[in-house]
Amino acid sequence: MPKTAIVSVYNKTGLLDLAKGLNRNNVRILASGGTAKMIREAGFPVDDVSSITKAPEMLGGRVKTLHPAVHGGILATDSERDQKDLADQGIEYVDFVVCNLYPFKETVAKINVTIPEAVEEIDIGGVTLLRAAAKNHDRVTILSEPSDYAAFLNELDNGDISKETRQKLALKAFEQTSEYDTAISDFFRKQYAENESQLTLRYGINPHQRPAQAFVSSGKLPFKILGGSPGYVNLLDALNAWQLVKELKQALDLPAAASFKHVSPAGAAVGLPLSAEEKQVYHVADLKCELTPLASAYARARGADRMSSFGDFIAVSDEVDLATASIIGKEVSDGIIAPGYSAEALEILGKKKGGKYCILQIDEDYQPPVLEQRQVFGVTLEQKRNDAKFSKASFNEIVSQNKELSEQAIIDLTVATIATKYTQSNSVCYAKNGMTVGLGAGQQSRIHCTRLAGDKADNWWLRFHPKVLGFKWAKGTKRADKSNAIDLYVSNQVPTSGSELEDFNSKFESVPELLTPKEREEWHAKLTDVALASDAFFPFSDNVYRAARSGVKYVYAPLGSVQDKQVLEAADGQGMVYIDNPIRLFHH
Ligand code: 93A
Repeated sequence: MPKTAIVSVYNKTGLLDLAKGLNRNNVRILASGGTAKMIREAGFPVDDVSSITKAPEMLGGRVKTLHPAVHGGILATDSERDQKDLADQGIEYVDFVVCNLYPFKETVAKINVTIPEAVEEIDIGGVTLLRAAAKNHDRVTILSEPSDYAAFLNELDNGDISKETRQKLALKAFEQTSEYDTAISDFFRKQYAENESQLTLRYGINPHQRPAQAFVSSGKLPFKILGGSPGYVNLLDALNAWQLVKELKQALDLPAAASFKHVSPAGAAVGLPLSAEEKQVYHVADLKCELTPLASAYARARGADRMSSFGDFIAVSDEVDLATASIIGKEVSDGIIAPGYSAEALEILGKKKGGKYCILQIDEDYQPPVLEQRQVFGVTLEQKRNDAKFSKASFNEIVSQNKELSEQAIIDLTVATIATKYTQSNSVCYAKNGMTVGLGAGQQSRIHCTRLAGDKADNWWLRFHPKVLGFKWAKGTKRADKSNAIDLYVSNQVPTSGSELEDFNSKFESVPELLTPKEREEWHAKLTDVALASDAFFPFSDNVYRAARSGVKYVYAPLGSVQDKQVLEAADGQGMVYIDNPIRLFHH
C-alpha cells in the first residue's frame, strides 16, 4: 500500500525538496492550503487535505486539518478495534506528518502587539497534528523541523523509518508543543495576571539584564506588594530570608528575623530579650517604645554585623509591629518580607525611601513545589528542594567526649544551622545569645570560612568592650558612620595619618584610645560558649583550632572527612561538644 503524508507547514523552508523526496518514494502527499499551493506550483503531485475531509478550510483558516479523517488516520493503531473503526468510516492510514507552527513567539516579541494579533497566531490544528503523530510514534513519523527532512528522506530512500528515528522525532515534537504552550501562557500571564502570578521587574541581577520577570506557572505569587517594587536581587533575598525565619520560628517557637545582603544572611536571630549593653551595641537603646520579642529578633539580626547589614532586605516571622518598624525606620534598608503588618508599622515603613521602600506580604501557608529548577547557560538543572528540617531534637548524634548541651546551646546551634542552610556555600556560622555573631559565606576554602566567620565573631564581641561602650560621639554623627568607625576600631584598622585619620577622629567628641594587644587578649578570653554550624564537614583540624580561639564550644557539622579522627581529637582536646549533622547543607 502506498504511504500517506500530511504536510502542513508555516515555515516552508525545504518543502519542495521534501515533496520531491516523498514523490520519489511514491508517498501520497495531502497538504493544507498554502502548503499544497506551493507544492502544486512547483509541479509535484499533491492533494488537498479537504479531499479526504470532504470539508473546506473554514473560518479564515482556523479550521484546516481538524477532522476525524485526518486524526483518525494518524492516531489509529494496528489493533482490530481501530482497523474496524477506520474501515467503518472509510479512513486511511496516515504514515508521516510534517508540520511546523504559526510563529507565536516571534509575533508577541513585536513591540505593541495586540491581543487579537497574538490570538490569531495561536496554532491549534498544527499542535494537534504534532501531538497526535508524536503520540502514535509507534507507527507514525512526525517531522517538525525542516533540518530533519534530509536525514528522513535518506532513511526513506533506503527502506523505512527506524523506530529510533520515530522516537527521537516524537520527543522533539513533544518538546515543541510544550515550548509553544509555555510561550502562550507567558504572554497571557503578562496580559491577564500581572501582579497576580506575574511580576515584570525593572531588570535582572544587573541593569543591563532586561527584560526580567518573576512568575509562577500555576496559582498566584505567594506574596503581595504593599510598597515599592521589588527587584530581582530583592526577590532572591526575600524568598530565601523568609524560608530562614519561618523555619527558625518553627524549630524554636520564638519570633525570628533575618537581615539579608546578596542572598546570604548578614544576621539572623530569634527574639530573646536584650540586656542594656546589647541594646547599646545594636543601636536600639534610643528606641522610644518597648522592644517586643519580634523587635528583639530584628535588633539582634541587624546588630550581628551592622556593617554588612547596611541596605539589607529583612524577613521576619510574624506580623511587623510598631517596635520592629521603629527600628527599621532608623536604618538604611531596601525592603522587608513578613506575613503581615500592623497599621502603625505600615505607616512607618511606607514613608521610608520617599515611599519607595519595598514591602512584601508573604502568604504564610504557601507551599512550593517539591521540585525546583534553574537554568545556567541554557541548561536546566532540576532538583528536589532542600526541605531538611531542624528542631531541638536534631542535636543528638554527639560524637565527642563532652556531651553536655545546654538549652541555650541548642538554641544557638539551631540558629547557626538554619542560617547556614540559607547562606551561599561554603559557609560557617558562629552563634550566641540566639543570634548569628559571625558568618563566613561563599568562600571556596572551608578554613577561610571558619576564619572569616571567626574574625567577624571576634569583632562582634569587641563591640561590647567597655572602651567601645564608652565612645563619646561627636554631635550629629550618623548611625552608619558610627558603625563604620566602630568596625575600624574593633578590627584594629584605625587609620594612622592623613585625611583618613582626620575623618575617623571627626566622628568623636573625644577620640578613643586604641585597644592594646593585652586588652584585646583579655577581652577575647571572655568570649565563651559559642555555637558553630558548618554546611559540610571540616576537612582538617585547623578549623577546630580556629573556632576554639573565638570561644566555640559547640559544633554541629557533618562527618565524612578522611581526617574525621584528627578533627574529633582536636575537638576533644578543646573540650568541645561535637555533634554529627547527617545532612550536608550546601546552598547556591
Ligand atoms: O488555525 S489552525 O490552528 N487550524 C488548523 O486546523 C490547522 N491545521 C494546520 N492552523 C492549522 N494549521 C497550521 O497551518 C500549521 O501548523 C501550519 O503552521 C500552517 C500551514 O498553513 P498553510 O498550509 O495554509 O500555509
